[in-house]
Amino acid sequence: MKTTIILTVLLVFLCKNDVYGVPRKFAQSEMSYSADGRSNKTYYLSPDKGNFFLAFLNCLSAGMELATIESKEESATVKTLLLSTNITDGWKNGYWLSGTALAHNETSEYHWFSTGHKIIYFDWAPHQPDNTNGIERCIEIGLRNETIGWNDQNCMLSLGYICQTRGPCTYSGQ
Ligand SMILES: [Ca+2]
Repeated sequence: MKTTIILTVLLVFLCKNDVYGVPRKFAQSEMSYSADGRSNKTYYLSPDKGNFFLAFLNCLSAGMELATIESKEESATVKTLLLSTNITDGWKNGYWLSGTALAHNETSEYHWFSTGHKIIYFDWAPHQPDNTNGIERCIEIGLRNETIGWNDQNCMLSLGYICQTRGPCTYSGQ
């Protein structure tokens, strides 16, 4: 009995102190955000930058996931969020989404890395995707020539990123 109590207390202590990993420490309150009522998602702009993989890890570590945009309505929500932050023109000022063609390099078939779903809704900017130099395999969203849209970008480039939370009853559209 005594041993059981000690073990229980120890487990509670361990779980509360995240000894199994070090979570990314950013408070959601320091991130601009916008809720999409239809899909029950909330999008958060990160306060820092990183390559596609760091963005993926940081969102996951913070209890969220790197963003997906699966409809025209979600795209409008994210665009409103970006415009509220006075986003600067230029692809190097963009934000990572979780879309990538890395798994299907030959066919350039895009999937959302956060969900595994094949992408069926796209919101490419004019003249994109262009896979410049054959190394642009990840999707960013950014402002270019006064239009917000998607661009295929070098996954190793350091960009801002957008995390999302999902409601408990999310319909993915698949
Ligand atoms: Ca491109």
